[in-house]
Amino acid sequence: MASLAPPFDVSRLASGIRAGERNVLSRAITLIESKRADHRCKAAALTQALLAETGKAVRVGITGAPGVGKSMTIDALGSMLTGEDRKVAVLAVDPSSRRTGGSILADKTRMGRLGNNANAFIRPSPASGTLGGVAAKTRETMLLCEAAGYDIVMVETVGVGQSEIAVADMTDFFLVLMLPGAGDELQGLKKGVVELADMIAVNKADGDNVVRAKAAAAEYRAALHILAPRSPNWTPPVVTYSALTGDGVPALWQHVLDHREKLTASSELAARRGEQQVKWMWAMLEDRLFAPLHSDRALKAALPRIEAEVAAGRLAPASAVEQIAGMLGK
Ligand SMILES: Nc1nc2c(ncn2[C@@H]2O[C@H](COP(=O)(O)OP(=O)(O)O)[C@@H](O)[C@H]2O)c(=O)[nH]1
Ligand SMILES: [Mg+2]
Repeated sequence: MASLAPPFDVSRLASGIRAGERNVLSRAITLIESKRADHRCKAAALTQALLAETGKAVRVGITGAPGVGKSMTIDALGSMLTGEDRKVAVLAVDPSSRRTGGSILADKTRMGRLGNNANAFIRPSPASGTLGGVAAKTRETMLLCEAAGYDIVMVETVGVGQSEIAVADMTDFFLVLMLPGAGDELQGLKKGVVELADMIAVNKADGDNVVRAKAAAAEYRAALHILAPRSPNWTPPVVTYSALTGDGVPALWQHVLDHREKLTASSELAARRGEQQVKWMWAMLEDRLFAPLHSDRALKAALPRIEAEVAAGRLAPASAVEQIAGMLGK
């Protein structure tokens, strides 16, 4: 669309976002996602300009094995919340995604109700890149959504792997979804992911599955019992619900609100967000400092030789670092 094409005017973008204009929000996210150096400067100026208007949303991360019902759950929760006059933004972290690929389109169809809702804003994951890069863009997008007046931001993990931790690191509440009929293994999820859970919710507790869902929930309750809790102020509940019928969806959300109340009262929420901000700063700085390793042609050409010499014992690691650092400094 020609009218939405660059150049980007930071102050106009900022005022459009403050006014809640969706097309401006979309355009600003395009700026955020751009890899161009001049765009990166403008994007930083934009998030800085909007900083005072950010931070107000309830940030919820949602993870679980493919097919567990993340998208359908977001549709059910989002429809309920927009029905209460809340504004809901839905973002995703998927380092493997391609804009034209299937996962996002399939997701949109699972969010049929929310997709057509004027109070909902759904943005697919930034196109593929490093997990750190994709997560950073999603974080900045979240800030823009908050400035645009979205009260609730839900971030879905689409890819499997490290994206769960990245999403837990950018949200206030980390929701881990499970299927009925568990078995003793935690359905392929890494123990580290379950340790981050603020709640485990067993989906598809409908029809013949209700009993199996309850049994799975009991197992997860026992499993959680032996893990060290993430927070001194919160014991992660284990619930069953159905995104399909809506049974248990209001109760599920009530836990999110209870968690918020407890962590706000104890100042843990502010502390958690503060730590996340600092972590984010270091992650971005690391990306920035390492960028020449990928973009500097001379350096890129020299690295395999340096590595081979280190491996063969002809070059001391310390000398190699001196060489690389010298090239980086240029
Ligand atoms: N019976 C039942 N099926 C569900 C429920 N939630 C999702 N599904 C189905 O499970 C499949 C995967 O759902 P989806 O939301 O795309 O999962 P995602 O990959 O985790 O995002 C779809 O075919 C849904 O229709 C539920 O509560 N009950
Ligand atoms: Mg999905």
